[in-house]
Amino acid sequence: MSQALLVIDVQNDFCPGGALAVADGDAVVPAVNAMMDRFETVLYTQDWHPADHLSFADNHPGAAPFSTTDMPYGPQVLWPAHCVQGTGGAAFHPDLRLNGDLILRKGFRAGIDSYSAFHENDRTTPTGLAGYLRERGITELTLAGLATDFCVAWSALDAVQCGFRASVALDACRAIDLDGSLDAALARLRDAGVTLA
Ligand code: VGL
Ligand code: ZN
Repeated sequence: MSQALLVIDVQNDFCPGGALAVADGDAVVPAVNAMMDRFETVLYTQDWHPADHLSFADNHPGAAPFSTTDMPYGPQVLWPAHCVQGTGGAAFHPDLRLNGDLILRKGFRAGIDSYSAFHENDRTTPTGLAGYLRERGITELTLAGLATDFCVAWSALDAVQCGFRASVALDACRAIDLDGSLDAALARLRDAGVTLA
């Protein structure tokens, strides 16, 4: 059994002052940094959207940020433009320790969002992470980062679905909490057998 730490989207746009700031989002940085030494393998995700990404409210004339639209693959929240490829907002928080093994970019196809590190939001397009972990002999993941109720939760649920054991380090996560999304996500995580630590 081998364990890895999966650090989700600790990027400037999700921290105070960023385009899609999560309240207290930068508080995860020291918490995540302190966890790294306990893991032989550390992996990161980086939300990485083209400017014409269809998860951005700006790309749906008349749509308000934080409203929901129907995409071919199902409902999709429309976000303020964030984590645009190559911008400072898409960069990792400057204090995040970046000494890990892999940076997995996601959400780079204009027509499809990707909250999860494993599958895009159509629930079928794989990112390749499951295969990477299996080839590395990793069976157990601890997740931390931003945001608890979106990218962390979707990644943890998919991890279990893909046959990995998953634990979410809640102290090292912060939530967007849109219309009760945090409570809903925590309930789904518990039901799926994700450990909440
Ligand atoms: C995220 C909304 C849009 C996240 C990413 O990292 O949780 N949330 N893109
Ligand atoms: Zn995004």
